[in-house]
Amino acid sequence: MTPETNNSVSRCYIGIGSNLADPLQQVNTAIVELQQLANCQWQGVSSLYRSAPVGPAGQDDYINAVACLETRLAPETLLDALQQLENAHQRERIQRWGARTLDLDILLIADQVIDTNRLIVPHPYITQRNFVLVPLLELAGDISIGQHSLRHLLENCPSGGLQKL
Ligand code: A4P
Ligand code: MG
Repeated sequence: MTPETNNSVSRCYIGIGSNLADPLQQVNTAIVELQQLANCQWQGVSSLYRSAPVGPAGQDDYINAVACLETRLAPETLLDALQQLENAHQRERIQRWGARTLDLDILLIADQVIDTNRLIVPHPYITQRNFVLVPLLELAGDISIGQHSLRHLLENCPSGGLQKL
């Protein structure tokens, strides 16, 4: 064990998104790379979805999916590992919510609540995005976020613009 790893494992859900430079291939490559993350055990991935962009106008549609891992990594070490993968996909941070080759968001880590300068968990927009909640429901139909079941959150989330591939 090091300061970057824990003795216990935590189940975490990672949101995967891309709308630049062959998004389908970016997402499929990211899925393979996530399976190889050190100190993590791959649990599975949802279907892939095409989704209408949320954010600045003029972007292409996104490809989205959610993956599940069991991890021994400390939360910010997991974030480091995910940001390394984003960088390996030539991710450029030009505009908030702007087009990107690869976005890897930590959606949930077990039932932990984290609020630091670098990391907010559960992800702050999780409840407003059907392109996150719908794939998450495939993997974890019976979980709750805060006080609410996933199914309840989905009923109250803006719908539309989502196509299962
Ligand atoms: N950060 C804080 N909490 C987290 C977390 N839980 N997971 C910090 C990952 N990162 C987290 O992120 C900015 C900073 O957020 C990071 O340095 C990290 O320390 P970023 O990826 O550089 O920038 P961003 O993604 O533009 O900002 P943000 O606010 O994370 O945006 P989102 O929520 O990731 O939204 N439309 C569709 N259809 N599909 C999408 O996937 N994605 C976005 C990005 C916008 N519109 C979309 C989609
Ligand atoms: Mg992000």
